[in-house]
Amino acid sequence: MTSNQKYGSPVFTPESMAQCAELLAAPGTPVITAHRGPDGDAIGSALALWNHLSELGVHATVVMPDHYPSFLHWLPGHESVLLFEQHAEEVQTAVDAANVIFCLDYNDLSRTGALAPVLEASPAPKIMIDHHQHPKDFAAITWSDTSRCSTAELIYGWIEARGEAGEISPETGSCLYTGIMTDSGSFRFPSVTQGTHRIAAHLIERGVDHAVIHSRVYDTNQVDRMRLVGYALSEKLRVWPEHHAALIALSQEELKRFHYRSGDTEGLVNQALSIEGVNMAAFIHESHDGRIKLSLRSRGSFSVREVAAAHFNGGGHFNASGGAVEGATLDEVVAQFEHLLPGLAPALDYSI
Ligand SMILES: [Mn+2]
Repeated sequence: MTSNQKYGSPVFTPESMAQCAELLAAPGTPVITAHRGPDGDAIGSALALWNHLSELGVHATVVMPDHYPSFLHWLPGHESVLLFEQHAEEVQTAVDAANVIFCLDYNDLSRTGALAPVLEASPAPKIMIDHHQHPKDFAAITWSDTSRCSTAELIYGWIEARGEAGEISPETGSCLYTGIMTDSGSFRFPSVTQGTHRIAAHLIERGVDHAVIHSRVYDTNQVDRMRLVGYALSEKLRVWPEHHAALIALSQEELKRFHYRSGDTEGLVNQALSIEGVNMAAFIHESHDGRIKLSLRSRGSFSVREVAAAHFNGGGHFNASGGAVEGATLDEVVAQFEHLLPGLAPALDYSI
């Protein structure tokens, strides 16, 4: 570890940093991109890099495939972001003028959706900074560190490797803190390390107001959503203590009653999973297109990826998966889930 790499990642070798500096010195304007459906880490990483480069006198362009939630619109630099879904022509112009294209928080160009063909067609060298498993080989520089809780933590590492961590502004720091906080479940996931906390501490030293950021991101519930969550928990939550499982199922009619908007049921399945003794939880709902969608969560050593793949046309991660069923009713899919439980119960019978 060199003196200027205190909390950052070993992927930022002096050689790759020199290569990056050379690419940035070429004529043109850097373009910063992230995956479609940008989350706090995607937009936080992009705007952290944008703010930091601006402070160095490098004026980059942030391009997102599509919109991101309004609770992230306070982030410094938000007003300068170009959305491909709304401004395709301006995006093409920016990509044509790019000397480099930063690819943040994604490991495969296809993750940028409709923007992917534009990026693929561009001769500008790509620089990937990401923490997802199995990065594809499309970038001139691939900075992938899957041990990191967030891409924002890697952006901090990149700034640190340039020897500029001591100059991080409150604006850049707020974007970094938002990315780290949202992708780490507010510092609770196993991917959080002592290094993550040291970075957070340093960002607070640099003027970041963590309490304000937390409130701006998380205290944004609408009354309809609160009532929907209340209804789901008091009327619709089913628990099978003998099978260590819980379920919430909602029909279109029920969702409409609470003026459902996308995102309103986010986190419901985790609330079911937070019950003591429950090691697997499901949220099943009737989608507006008639499909029955499932979200599955587990804790510990039980994988819900296989459950989703084997029974619900889905897949995902070990402890978080999903699926969708066509041509069945909500009640039928709920019955199918219930039918599986006795068989899964032995595997779910552990305490953590
Ligand atoms: Mn991320």
